[in-house]
Amino acid sequence: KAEASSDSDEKPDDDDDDDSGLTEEEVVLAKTIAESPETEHSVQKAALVLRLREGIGSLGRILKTIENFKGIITHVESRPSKKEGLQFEVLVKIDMNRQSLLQLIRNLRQSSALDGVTLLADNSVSIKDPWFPRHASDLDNCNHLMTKYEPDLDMSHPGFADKEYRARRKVIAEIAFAYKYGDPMPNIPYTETENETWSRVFNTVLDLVPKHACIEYQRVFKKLQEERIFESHRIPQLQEISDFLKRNTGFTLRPAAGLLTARDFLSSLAFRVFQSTQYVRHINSPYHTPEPDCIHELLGHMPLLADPSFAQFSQEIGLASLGASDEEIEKLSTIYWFTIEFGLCKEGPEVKAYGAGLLSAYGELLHALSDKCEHRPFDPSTTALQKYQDQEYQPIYYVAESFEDAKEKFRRWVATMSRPFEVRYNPHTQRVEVLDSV
Ligand code: HBI
Ligand code: FE
Repeated sequence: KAEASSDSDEKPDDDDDDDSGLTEEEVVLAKTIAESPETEHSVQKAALVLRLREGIGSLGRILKTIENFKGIITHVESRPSKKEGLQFEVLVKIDMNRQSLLQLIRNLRQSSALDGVTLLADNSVSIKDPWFPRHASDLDNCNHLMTKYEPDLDMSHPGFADKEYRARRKVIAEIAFAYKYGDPMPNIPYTETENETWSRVFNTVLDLVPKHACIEYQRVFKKLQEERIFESHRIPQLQEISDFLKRNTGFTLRPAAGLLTARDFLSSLAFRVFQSTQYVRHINSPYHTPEPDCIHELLGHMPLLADPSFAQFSQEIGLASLGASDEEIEKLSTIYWFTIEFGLCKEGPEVKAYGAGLLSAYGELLHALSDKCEHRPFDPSTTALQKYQDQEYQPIYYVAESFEDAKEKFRRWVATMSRPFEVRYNPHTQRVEVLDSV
């Protein structure tokens, strides 16, 4: 049985205000996209006013983000701002498809370099009907990258000074961008160096797993070894892993070019699809990577996605994200962070790790299970509000009673979200069905 439906019935708080986090113009945009699928990919002219909080230097990154969303910049104009604390206002004219535009705006709103983004458009109608993927093939449009941690842009990235590494990353990223739903998973012939990097991490994981990983992880890990998918001397290909997951829980993979926006990343989970990077961290820093790489995804995430209970929990986080407001996406990301990435769970009297960020990184795993940090019981309503950072070890970890218990608590919390509709995944059609509840 591979079906997920949130079985909550009524929702108490339904004042029909604009809780979607969109301005009126964006609502219009979302509406035209929703109503006419053929406009979804058609190019439109848009103008954005960006309010830069930092100097004009941050504009480069922002323009790069626009290009990552496949926007063609036709005009840029800047002026010093009169408002205190804001340094510049920048008018950017862009040609891009409507759907990417909406996602771009959402992405820009998450940027700490910006104090705000305004879309200049004409008339306005108030209706909320945000675009989100309805079918697994719509994930072809959910591959927007965050510009954080790219080796080309980030001077502290271990690969920043290595031209050859950056070129390799580019090749692998292009392959991911070219991927379309239904294609076979691209095969990457990994180099000796890349396999060596994998091998080092794999061997540390082998040491730690028996003592510190939860039983579900250990079980699947063993199976992956028996099927010769997990071997110390070579990086497994996405296709083998995807086939393995499919046999076990119906999860499949898609190649991702890098760190995706939370919205895009979470939405794929709704379809039991995990967007996995395919490049390998730099050999000079085998035990730490500032961004997800395939070693993290494969060693950290894959085993548990083959566990039925965990797979269900993951999918439900994804389903909750569809059509959620930006604030809710932030909360869901936080829950994702403290469970799927850094979660701990009880096993009898002991505490074990199940988070992928712990199981693929030996230093933090030992830290998380030491007395140098705090353990709190997992509770979605408080966990969702916990601040976190990805630069240092976490000071706080959340402990789940079990995956089933985490899922039950999560379901109850999702029922308090503001979304005016329910979603249900139909595994036969790979389609998300939307049930209006108002
Ligand atoms: N993108 N490729 C990729 N892999 C991840 O693990 C990932 C991501 N984007 C966001 C993300 N994880 C999470 O940290 C949450 O924000 C959902
Ligand atoms: Fe991860």
